[in-house]
Amino acid sequence: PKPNGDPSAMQMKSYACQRRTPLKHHNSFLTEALEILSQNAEYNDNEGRSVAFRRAASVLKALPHRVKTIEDLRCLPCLGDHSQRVIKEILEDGSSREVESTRQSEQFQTMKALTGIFGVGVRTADRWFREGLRSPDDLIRTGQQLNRAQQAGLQYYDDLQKPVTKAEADVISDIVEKAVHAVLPGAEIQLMGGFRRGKEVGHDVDFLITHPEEGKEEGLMPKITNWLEEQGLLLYQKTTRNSYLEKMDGPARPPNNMDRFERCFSIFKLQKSAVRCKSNSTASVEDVSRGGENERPSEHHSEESGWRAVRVDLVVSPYSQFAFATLGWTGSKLFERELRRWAGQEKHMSLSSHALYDSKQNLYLRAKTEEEIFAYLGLEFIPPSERNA
Ligand code: DGT
Ligand code: MG
Repeated sequence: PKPNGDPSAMQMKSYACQRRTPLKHHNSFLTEALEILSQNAEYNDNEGRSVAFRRAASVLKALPHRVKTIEDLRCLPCLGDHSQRVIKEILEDGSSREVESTRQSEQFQTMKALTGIFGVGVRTADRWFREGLRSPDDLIRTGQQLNRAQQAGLQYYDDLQKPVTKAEADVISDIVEKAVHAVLPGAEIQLMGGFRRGKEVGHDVDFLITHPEEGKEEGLMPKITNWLEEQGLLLYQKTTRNSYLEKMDGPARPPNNMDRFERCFSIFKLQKSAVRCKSNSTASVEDVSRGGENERPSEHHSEESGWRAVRVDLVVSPYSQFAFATLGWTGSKLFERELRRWAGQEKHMSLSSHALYDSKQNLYLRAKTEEEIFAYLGLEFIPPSERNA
């Protein structure tokens, strides 16, 4: 029974993974505000608060209409007092004082600028802020000690601030495919992250790579990066084990082949001519890898050169884990988080990008497709384009 007695009222489910969230929705004037507060809470190391605002925003993204009055919020889950106050103020006054003063604050702007540097997390940015640094230029000016990732982050700062377009992602897909097939024929490559959810731009391009013959994918990442490096296509790369798993995934012991699950954080050198060619017909990788030997060691300005820097993440997964990896790397981040929360709290299961563990039956549940995983979890299948929670 609906609390307002209106049988036609849509019932909003409380976990984001139970809902369809399209990319374009009707309430960005509210969700952008709530996401500022979420972001700010993250900058202040308050994860609980950050997630609360993000969940509130996400509920509004799933609404089939624009919120016009505070009554429209009745019966909606995940809207705490604070979020409701902010929404009410925006509905009545057009903006929220708290949101606007946060947006303008020196701390928020500095944290945004500094965490916007590839390789810089909240902790480091906060330390620099407290030391009086305010911008990427301040880091250079004061000669801060930087690791290799951060150096690359500064060097390509302007490029990496610019959104990556779908056309650029498609050209990079062709390059990655060519690289992977050169070193391992038969391997499969899938575009992940925001682009798989239908976004037209992104902050990076994410790929998942596997091979139908289990074990063939072992040792694949260094071969791919060597090939790319030989072609002069990489400006930066670092391959790591996936530490995300250990941090985020509760009690399930990952399968013992988890240490084969590698991730490469990289920065690609993308020829602009290749993107233009691609929009006309198809670019060959020869077009793509040529040129640009004379970049300067300091900051790169892509207006003056024929190429730009693009962040690319590569992940290699064993075939047996591919469905879990696919689900885990499609996002959105909140959708992923809610899937894991649903699994744990509602199903006594533990979901990761590697496996699904059933604590009641004490066993790992095998899956070949995302659909099977949703079914194990007792959830209606949500296609990638509606996981924009
Ligand atoms: P973007 O790139 O800003 O347009 O948006 P997304 O959604 O592509 O976000 P991104 O690239 O940070 O991450 C892609 C998805 O992969 C994200 O939705 C959740 C997942 N993901 C990110 N980092 C990790 C990780 O370290 N481990 C696992 N298992 N998944 C991750
Ligand atoms: Mg991405």
